[in-house]
Formats: sequence, structure tokens, C-alpha cells
Amino acid sequence: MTLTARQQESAFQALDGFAIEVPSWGFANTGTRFGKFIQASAATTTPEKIADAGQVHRVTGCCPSVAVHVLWDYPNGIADVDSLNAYAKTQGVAIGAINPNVFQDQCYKNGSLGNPDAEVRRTALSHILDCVEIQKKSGSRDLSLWFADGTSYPGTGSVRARKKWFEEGLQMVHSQLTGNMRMLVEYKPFEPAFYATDIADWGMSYVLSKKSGPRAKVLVDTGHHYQGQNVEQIVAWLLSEDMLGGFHFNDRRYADDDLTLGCIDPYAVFRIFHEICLFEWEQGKKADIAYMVDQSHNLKNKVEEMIQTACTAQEMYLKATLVDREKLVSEQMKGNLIDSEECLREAFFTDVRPLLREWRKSKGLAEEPLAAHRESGYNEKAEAERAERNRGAVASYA
Ligand code: PSV
Ligand code: MN
Repeated sequence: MTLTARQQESAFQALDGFAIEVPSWGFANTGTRFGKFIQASAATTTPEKIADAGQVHRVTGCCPSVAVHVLWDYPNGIADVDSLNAYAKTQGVAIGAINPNVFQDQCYKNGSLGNPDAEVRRTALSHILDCVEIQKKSGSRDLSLWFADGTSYPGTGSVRARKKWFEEGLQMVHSQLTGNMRMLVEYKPFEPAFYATDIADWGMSYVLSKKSGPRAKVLVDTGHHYQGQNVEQIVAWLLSEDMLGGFHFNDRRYADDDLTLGCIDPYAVFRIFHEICLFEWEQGKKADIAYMVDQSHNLKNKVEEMIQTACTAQEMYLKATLVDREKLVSEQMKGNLIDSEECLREAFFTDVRPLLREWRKSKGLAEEPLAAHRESGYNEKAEAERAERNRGAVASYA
């Protein structure tokens, strides 16, 4: 596909308007339940996670914010907000979505907002409301809600009672949101619950969001679906209902694998972006969607993989902007299956990397973000500063 000057200009505009948020937890040493493989350069403190996010943005130019997980990143709660906001600014990024954590404490064994014990439900609600205060003080637009709630054996919980408790809890959270604040409700079919997760799919997330109020939207984590599920169809439905709030991007082969975006199926990522671009083209305006990454790299170097992810997201998004939508719609209406499908394939198989290099040059960025990062010496410096603390992490884990 050769691009006209007009197409190149609109591609640059599209890239100017594309940003993807990185997760603080993607920079720390994490692992599977079978073990952790420690990286000497991994972040050991919240400022280090923010500094890593800053480095990703410095070389890619498309990751201006970092999502935080309150229990992991704000040891002193709201008292940490000002200093972290100020520090993030020095690193060229902003604090993004605020993630409460109502899944790791012992009291949450039988759930949080869906727990049969009213006292535990109150504890969970109170933590989430504290997070709303952090969100307000931080100036973060989105509260990102994920619940590990559910039951793992048949008969061990009332599905409808738990649904009702969720409705009540989420409505309370919604009532505290002001200004442009939103709450995004994430779903996940299984893990850690293995019989009936309380918010297991987009329909449940949709119902709870609708019942909470207009600031509640659905969050689609691409890894949170059953094998073979058509995620872009879910995206299109949510868009048409004005209920798509954001994404947690990652790739998967089997379940919630949290692999690098696009490493298994880049065409699936392209198709998601295509549905969004098509919708925006028809509406004549941008959809209000928070693009976020949710990956925790256990094996690859963390900063490098986040750079890889950001670049893949840009590439797939850019390809989606190139679809000849006028032709697509006309071929669809005529029932021309091959010609319609070719509109997608033509854009998908276009090598957009030269265009991206041009865009980066026009922004004063390095043409190859990964190479620029490697040449910067950032990793060596981080390793020298953090290795000792990370050795400590191995010792305390063993
Ligand atoms: C749960 O699997 C999840 O996708 C949620 O978004 C959490 O906030 C995140 O991973 C980190 O545990
Ligand atoms: Mn997620």
C-alpha cells in the first residue's frame, strides 16, 4: 500500500492522538505462582517504577502516564499523593488510573464487595473510597476496579446475593465520584475463583456499570476471555452502547498469560483498533477510551518489554487507521466478502514502521526506541543502583 501525502498527514495526526498508559506493577519483580525470576534492574520502590515508566515515555513518546496500584505503590495512602505526583512530573509522566486492591488481604478469602460478611464488605468499600480520595487528590480521571471475588465450588455462595452486594457497593463508589472522574469495571472469567467469578464477563460488568451510574464503564482486559472469544465484537457492542471505558492490553495463548501485546496474535489487536477507528470515523469524533497495558514481565527485561509493547500498540493502531473505510462499508453493503475482507488485510499487511520512524523524527524522538533505550545506559545504571535490593528480594522470597 503506497500512501498519499494526505494519508501520511492523517496517519501522523492519528499518532499524535494515540497514548497508552503503562502499569507501575509491570516494572517490579513479579512471577507466576511457581516462582519469581529476579531481575537486578527491576524497580524496587514506587519512584523507581515511575522512573522506568518515564524512560519508556522518553524513548517512545506515547506513554505519558502510569497506572498505580494503591496498596503496592502508596504505603502511606493519601499522604503519598503529592510527592509521587511531583516525582512523576520530574520523570515526564503523570499518575494515571488508580487501582484499589481488595484481593490480597486475608479477610478477602471469600470475597470483597461480594463477601457474605457485611464487615468485610465494609472494609473493602472503605478501601475503595479511600482510593477515590487518592484519585481526587491525584487528579486521576479513572478508578480502575478489578475484583477477585467469586466462589470456587458449587453451592458455596449465593450467586444472586453476591450480585446484589456488588450492586450496592459499586453504587456507593459511584456516588462519590465528581468532576470528570470515572470508574472502570473490569471482568475476568476465572482465576482466582474457579467456579463462579462474580464479574466474569462483559455482560456482568455492563449490568453492574449501568446500575451504578453514567460514570461507570466497562474495562476490557484482552487476556480476560475464554479461548476463541471474539474480543473485537465485544468492543464494537460496548462502543455502540457508549459503555467502553478502557483496555488492559496484553496477549495470551492459553488464559490470562499477560504476554507481550501482539506477540501471539497481532491481527487480533489490529481488529480491536479497527472497530474503534471505524466507530470514530462514523461518529466523526474520538471515542473516550483509556488505553492501558496490564502486563507483568517475568522473563523479559521489564523496561525493554514495555517499549516493545508500546511500539506494537502504535503499529497496530496505525495499521487500523489505514483501512479504506469508505470502500469497506461499500463492499460490505454489496455483500462482497472477499473485497471487504481485503480492506482489512491490505491495511494489516502494510509495513507501517517507516511511517512510524518518520513520525518519531518529526517529534525529535529516536527512530528506534528499543535501540535508543539500550544505548542510553539506563538499564546498566538501574542495575547498579538496584541490584543489591533485588538480591534482598530473592533472599526474602526463598
Ligand atoms: C487481574 O488479573 C488484573 O488483570 C487486574 O487488572 C489487576 O489489577 C492486575 O491484573 C494486576 O494484578
Ligand atoms: Mn487487568
